[in-house]
Amino acid sequence: MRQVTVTEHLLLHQKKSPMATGRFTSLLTELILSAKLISREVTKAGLVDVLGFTGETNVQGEKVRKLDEFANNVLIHRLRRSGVLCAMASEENGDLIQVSGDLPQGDYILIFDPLDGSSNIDVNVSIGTIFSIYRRPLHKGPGSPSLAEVLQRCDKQVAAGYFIYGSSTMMVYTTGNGVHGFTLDPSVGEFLLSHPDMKIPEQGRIYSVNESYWNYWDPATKEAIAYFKSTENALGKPYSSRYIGSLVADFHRNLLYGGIFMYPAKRRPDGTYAGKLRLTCEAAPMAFIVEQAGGLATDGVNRILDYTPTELHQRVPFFVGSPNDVRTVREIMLRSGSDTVPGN
Ligand code: FDP
Repeated sequence: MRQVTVTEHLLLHQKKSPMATGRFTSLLTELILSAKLISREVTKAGLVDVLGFTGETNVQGEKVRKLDEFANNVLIHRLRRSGVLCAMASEENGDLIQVSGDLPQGDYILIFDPLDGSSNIDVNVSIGTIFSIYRRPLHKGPGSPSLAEVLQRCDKQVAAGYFIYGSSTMMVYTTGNGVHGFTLDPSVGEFLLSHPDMKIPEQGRIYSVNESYWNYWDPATKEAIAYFKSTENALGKPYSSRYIGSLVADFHRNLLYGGIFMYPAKRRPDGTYAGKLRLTCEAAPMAFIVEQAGGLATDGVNRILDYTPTELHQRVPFFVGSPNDVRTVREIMLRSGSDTVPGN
């Protein structure tokens, strides 16, 4: 069988995808090279002194591990010089990362989570890099884009994807024409098409949630989770429970096997509810991918791609996966009047 690389695949599909210009190909090429460098570092993490904490705390108040920092630096360093971006935002940086000064600028905006699932880094469990790409809105004048130009409605994404560093390294991405998966062949150093036109099963068999938060959920959320464990659900028997604790890995498994990943809002000490996952660098890109694969993504009720972020590190409740399962959660949330969902 003829092997197709990501770049060949992009070029072959350029005609179908108006935004897949040569500049966009350069952007993906830089992302791919960065991911290969991160993948190499992840696989030798047990061998060299890259494990453990750096001693720093990031903008989310979490301790920064050395591999997170490495991944973040690689992406910023390579992409900043790509000549096709005007701004970047990383989960690890509080503010926008401007591409200014003497570096060439383009009109793409890249938002990324350099190493998602960081609590799994030291224990050899799959982790990933998530990316989301927008175009700078037209006629906004010269210079670096403002935060308002970056915080676009999530359905304005022109591409999104992730790299998963697992038993093999894979890239899964969409430009709005289906979802395609490529596996890194280490012997040639190329991502080769292995999963063309991925589709998530209509009906899932797996539910993924950190159930230890049960006491922090509101009654509607508890009812939704109980549905998946009951014998009176769409399957007539309990779903299987699988939770890795790495969004990319949990999402990827459910995309292939069918299922729902949930990170509901938790009650905070002040009595209000909030999600954990970040809208711009986690929920929005996964929502774009899953919809392109025939699935759904909501905050329990509202479509994630209808959100317009109000801040860079905004968090949302997140329900993503097989359409039947996400729809069922929505019905339960609406019927039971969940007060964890914004605007519900
Ligand atoms: P992590 O904190 O290990 O980086 O958003 C980050 C994330 O992992 C997701 O990858 C994962 O799905 C989730 O948080 C896990 O959170 P819990 O430990 O609260 O379940």
